[in-house]
Amino acid sequence: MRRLVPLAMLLAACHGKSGSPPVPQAPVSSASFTLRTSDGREVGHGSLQQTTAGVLLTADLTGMPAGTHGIHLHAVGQCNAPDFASAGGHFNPASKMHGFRNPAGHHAGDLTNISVPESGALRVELLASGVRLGSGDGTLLDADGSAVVVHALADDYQTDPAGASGTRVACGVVQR
Ligand SMILES: [Cu+2]
Repeated sequence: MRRLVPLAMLLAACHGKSGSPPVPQAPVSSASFTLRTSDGREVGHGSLQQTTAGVLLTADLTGMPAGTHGIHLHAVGQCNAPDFASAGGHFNPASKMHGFRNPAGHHAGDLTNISVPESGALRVELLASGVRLGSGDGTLLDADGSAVVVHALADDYQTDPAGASGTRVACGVVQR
């Protein structure tokens, strides 16, 4: 019977009126981005959509260098040419290390590689299960924004901080 006392208190707390006002802002459910190379050439555009499983990234790429490339969500919404260092490191609110194969990983902004054919054109659909749009903790739309960055080389899914994926060849600021 002793256990019932704290349980009763808990139930009473749950049924108490919160009195908190309704959230004034509708949740953001989608965003977009345009990918540009260091010389300003547009090489793709895409969208981010909130789903029940995370954020779905969809993009149409054109004129991209053929081959396998790492692609990630980076922590800052700034794409200053030519090196796009302004986009910061990978989006990583949980302070993990990089890579799906890293025992201490992975970054929330890590994504699987894309393989661009000789034509340079590719439809991309990737799921970022550890991020979200909207407000509050862990959102891509935080104070300093975020960016989609494509690297020159494949991500090895292990090497910190960016999977040995080389220079940043294209960048797009995530825009609501
Ligand atoms: Cu990256």
